Amino acid sequence: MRAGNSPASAWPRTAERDASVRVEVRLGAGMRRAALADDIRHGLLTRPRRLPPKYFYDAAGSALFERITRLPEYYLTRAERTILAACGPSLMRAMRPREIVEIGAGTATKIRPLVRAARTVRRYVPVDVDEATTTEAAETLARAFPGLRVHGLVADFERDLAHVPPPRGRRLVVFFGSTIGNLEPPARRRFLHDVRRLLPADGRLLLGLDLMKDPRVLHAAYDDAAGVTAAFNRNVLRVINHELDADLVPDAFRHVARVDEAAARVEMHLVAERPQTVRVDALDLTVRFAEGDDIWTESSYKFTRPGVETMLADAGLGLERWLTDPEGRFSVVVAGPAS
Ligand code: AVJ
Repeated sequence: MRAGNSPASAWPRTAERDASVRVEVRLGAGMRRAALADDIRHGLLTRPRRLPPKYFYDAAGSALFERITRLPEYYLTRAERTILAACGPSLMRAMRPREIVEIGAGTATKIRPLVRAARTVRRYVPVDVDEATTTEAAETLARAFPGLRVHGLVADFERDLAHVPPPRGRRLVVFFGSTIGNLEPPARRRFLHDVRRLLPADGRLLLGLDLMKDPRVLHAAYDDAAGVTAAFNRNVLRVINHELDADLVPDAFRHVARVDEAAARVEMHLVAERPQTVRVDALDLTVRFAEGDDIWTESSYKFTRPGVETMLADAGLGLERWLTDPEGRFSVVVAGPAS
């Protein structure tokens, strides 16, 4: 029977979809807000002032990041896509995963060609902090791939990876976009140990990493001519205003990107353009800024092959494939449990 558009034929398809999609919430709105309140209080009181980059991504911040990925200076997304387009399908056919766990899945667009190429994937487990995005992505994937079970997990990947369901066959964990570069080295080490625990002996990790390169290229990628990255950076102040009833003035802060070659990272900062007093009502907190006072809003670590091998080995993982784009800007690595 052909699928028609009448309500009568739509009904069983809906039931089918309900049976194949499940979204488990481990990070409710209340918990997220409590964690955010703690993080922001600590971040504004500590020196240097620091805000965790995960709070960039409300709806406006996610839209700004989407625009960043299309900027001429921001090569990361295009370079990763080039690698996955060239090597993804053959990797998948060689790996034959039964299930894919995607950390930081977002709208789950990068995974679709890989699921299609593999032909073996029976379950997809997207993990993301945003419930609406995860539910929507889960339903879209289930609709696109009949027979695919989707078990969404709304969770913070730095805290909740133990809630990923046990594997039901050969598992592939994917983490794209060099998001791992936002973790400071100790947090990165903990994270990779948690990922290692998700992998059975035949499991594999597919990890996207931005590589160390000419500091001018790095700087431009984080301080684009159109000012989109500046708007993205300032957006974290709007998030604090909305979530914690604060009165930060985003335009009173200058966007600064800085490359620290020795630390192998690009930093983003917000620098107060003038003295100001800020109220954060939900924290019952008053914060004073002098002109030039700095808030460190993001580190984006850049990697080298030897560094990656060491970091993987530390977590009990071994490097199996090192794939790069033709210009050597970005790498997608395949790793597995070390023998
Ligand atoms: C999403 C973490 C990969 O660090 O390059 C883009 C975020 N920050 N421009 C990155 C970001 C500034 C991005 N990641």
